[in-house]
Amino acid sequence: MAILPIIETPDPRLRVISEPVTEFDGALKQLVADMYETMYDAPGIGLAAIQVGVPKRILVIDLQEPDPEDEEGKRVLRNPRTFINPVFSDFTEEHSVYAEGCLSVPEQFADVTRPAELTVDWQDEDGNRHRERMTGLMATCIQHEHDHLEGILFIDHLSRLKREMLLKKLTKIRRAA
Ligand code: GNR
Ligand code: NI
Repeated sequence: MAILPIIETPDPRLRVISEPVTEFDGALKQLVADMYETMYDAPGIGLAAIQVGVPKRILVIDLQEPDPEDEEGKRVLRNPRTFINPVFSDFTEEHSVYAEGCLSVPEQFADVTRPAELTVDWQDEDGNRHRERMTGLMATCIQHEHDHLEGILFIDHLSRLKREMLLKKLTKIRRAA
């Protein structure tokens, strides 16, 4: 297991379109395990492989809030969900708005509008196929993660003015650090 470095904007690797996974082998399981370790350490509720520099269609998500009982703020209750080669369909007309953040755009948040519900087909790390209707925060998060597979960041969904303000703030906090 290893915590991997997370790539941040404007690294051009975040703009690469990720390739489908074809080999469901030990190396894939190792990468998925490292992605969870990296996501929990950050901490974040989702991570796409490209955020650790691997252009493959792999997402990990855990919407569980950190347990306040745990002094270190690490999650005790965990609900890890792995999505390989995810495909979306049957989006609702209804949209929802959520203040999104991204580990690749550190400490910046902005409202993003996305379809409220969708159906997701995916494979697990053994290559078995699954289908599920996603709603609520899971619907929002999996769409954010899937965008990473297409080289898209949440800031791309904002107006140019909002995006430029947010990137200016990011430059400022980086200069201060
Ligand atoms: O940790 C994360 N929080 C989050 C909040 C709202 C919508 C999406 C997310 S995903 C983000 C982690 C991340 O950057 N995943 O790609
Ligand atoms: Ni992200």
